[in-house]
Amino acid sequence: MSLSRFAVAAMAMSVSVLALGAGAHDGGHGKAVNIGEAANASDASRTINVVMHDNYYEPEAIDVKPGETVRFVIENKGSLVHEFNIGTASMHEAHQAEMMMMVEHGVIQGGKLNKEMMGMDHSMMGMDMDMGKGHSMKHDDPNSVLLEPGENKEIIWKFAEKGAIEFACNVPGHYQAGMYGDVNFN
Ligand SMILES: [Cu+2]
Repeated sequence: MSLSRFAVAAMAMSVSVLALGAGAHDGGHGKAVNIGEAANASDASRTINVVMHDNYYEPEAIDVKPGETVRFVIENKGSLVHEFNIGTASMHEAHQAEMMMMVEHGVIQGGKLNKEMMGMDHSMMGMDMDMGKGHSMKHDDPNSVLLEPGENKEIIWKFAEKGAIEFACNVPGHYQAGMYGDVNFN
């Protein structure tokens, strides 16, 4: 391959990687929604307490202002493992497939998490599936917490502009049972 042909091939590759990245957060359907970003506790204007039950949230919906930074304190009062995840419906759908694999591999076991397994790189576990978009069994995305019964954790989240965003639990079957709620921008 001549040098110039190599350069063209390399450029084509980097372009396709960029295109993949752009579509990653809306599942490839339509326009990407900006869900916001992790922020510092000192930037939070208020705290919202979220309690997770089997299989619903309290409160059932959340009101925020565009651009607001909120400190979420999430507590699992259910008897099962539950997740609090901020994203679009298509992001949740994609994450449900990953959570299904976490169940199939014994990382999520009803009311328990195999934290030893969550700390491992999934490539070391002999898995040949594509966890996709940089996710792994670690479940360490900044927009999500996964809690055992009795656990609590915080997420400090800066919301972007208005967008169709939900908080949801993507443990298999929970979203389908109604464990999600709207983020309303007012
Ligand atoms: Cu759940």
